[in-house]
Amino acid sequence: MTQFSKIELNYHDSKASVVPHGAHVLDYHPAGQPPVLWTSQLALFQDGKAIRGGVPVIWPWFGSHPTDAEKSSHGVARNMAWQVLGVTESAASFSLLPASENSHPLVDGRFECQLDVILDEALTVKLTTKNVGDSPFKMTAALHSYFHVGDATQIAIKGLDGRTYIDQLDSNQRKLQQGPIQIDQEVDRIYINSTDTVEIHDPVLGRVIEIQKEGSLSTVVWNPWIEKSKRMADFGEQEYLEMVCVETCNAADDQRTLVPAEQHSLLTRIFSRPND
Ligand code: TA6
Repeated sequence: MTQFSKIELNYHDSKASVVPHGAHVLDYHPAGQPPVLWTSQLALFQDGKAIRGGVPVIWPWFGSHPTDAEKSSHGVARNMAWQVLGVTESAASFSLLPASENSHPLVDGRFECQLDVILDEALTVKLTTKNVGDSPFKMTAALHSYFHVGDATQIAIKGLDGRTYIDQLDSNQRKLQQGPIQIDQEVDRIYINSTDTVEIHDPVLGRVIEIQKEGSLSTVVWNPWIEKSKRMADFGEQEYLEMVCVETCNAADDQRTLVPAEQHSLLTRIFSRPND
């Protein structure tokens, strides 16, 4: 098995697949539904590179590195080959490091980092970090899910009404969400103090994608729209219309500090149902 060998998961007539590279969930296809996750036609499958789509594992920093701008955006985990811990018909588990190791040159501290993928009536992705060092371990993280939609300009993203968000496109101003989120321009927002389940209402595909979460107080909503799409080599110019990211995070104010021996799990549970 190589780091890009697909591990296929099955549960009744639902399917999903994940690769050891980045412990990256590539797709999720519930029974009788169009694919729920989206991957770019231009996605790269190269050692050391992130795959554009599916569920990238962002760890142990979200966005730019907190102190070293030279370090790559969104951490190290999504670019690395993970170890396969176990695979069953409907689940797979991965470890970022071999059992004999607990450190990485770009990460401060000693840690264990595991990703579990479980397929049943939904798709659950759980990222667990354990501090195995003797000093506090600080991290931000995200399960950076890319969702497939029929037309991004026609969806309504519900569940965050009344929440405060950090607008990453307007000097990180803190603003109040009023009503459903609609996509008619680039959107890049970190919603804070939210344990909410988010729903993507998609009239074109006639369904609602529900994103539940545990261990997270922040949710990112992102669509690159036209100009940012053109600046990404692994993103087709028109692909912004068929996707939206709703990311289950520990980001911004939701940074986590683990004391020695403490562990934390960030979990997203994705479920798709026909339109209400
Ligand atoms: O989660 C939203 C975001 O931080 C956006 O600002 C955009 O940069 C996106 O992640 C993708 O980042 P990437 O490093 O994968 O190109």
